[in-house]
Amino acid sequence: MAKTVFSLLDTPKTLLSVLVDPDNQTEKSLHKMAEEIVSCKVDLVLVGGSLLLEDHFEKAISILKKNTSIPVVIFPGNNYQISRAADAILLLSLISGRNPEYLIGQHVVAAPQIRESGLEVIPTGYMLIDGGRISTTSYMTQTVPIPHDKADIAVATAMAGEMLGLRSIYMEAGSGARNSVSIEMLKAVKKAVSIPVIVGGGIRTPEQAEELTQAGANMIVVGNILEKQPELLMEISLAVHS
Ligand code: 1GP
Repeated sequence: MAKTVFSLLDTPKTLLSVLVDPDNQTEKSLHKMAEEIVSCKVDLVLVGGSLLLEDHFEKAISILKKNTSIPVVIFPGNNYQISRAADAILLLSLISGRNPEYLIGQHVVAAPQIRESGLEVIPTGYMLIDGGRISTTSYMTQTVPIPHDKADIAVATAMAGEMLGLRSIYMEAGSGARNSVSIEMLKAVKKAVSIPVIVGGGIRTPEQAEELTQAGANMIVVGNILEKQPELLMEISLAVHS
């Protein structure tokens, strides 16, 4: 049997993932992106977005699947981002927020379709952390992020997620964050839970990627870099993998 995506995530080795927002891409740019992803030895691709203005979702997944051999995982912005062409879905429950719609509501609507798709489901506690500006996620979900310097709140939230049976934690500073998740907070969360911890938002230098790797992140996610400074992706990949 092929390895599950979860088993790739659940190892001491840090993975590098890129987040592709289908709305920002054309067919041509997706092909180019697939080349970068392969040449920079990216381990996994996340696909999803907050809006999806155009019907690019299915096409983006199929282009990335055809042109790379790495897992393509759905990072859903809402309950209609489901495709059987992907390998897995991070089923995100926004455990840092108190908006029932993003804790369980959208999941109830999507569950039958997810089951039908046969996708591998990775139940994930999504924790929004203040990244120094109002993030799209915070606005769209109408939730308040965990303050940047409150590691104890992040720890208790991650613990509760693990106790509820979630299988991974995603610490999100928000796309384009001024400050990525702090090393102190990541270390504290890693110490408190034994499930994999994913970190994303505002990571734009190899130094940041290296520090987060050393602090124990199981996966580092970059989005903007791939779109705006793809030349940095190779350095970030080296920082994560070496
Ligand atoms: C994925 O939101 C991130 O978790 C992507 O953030 O675009 O800032 O890399 P950036």
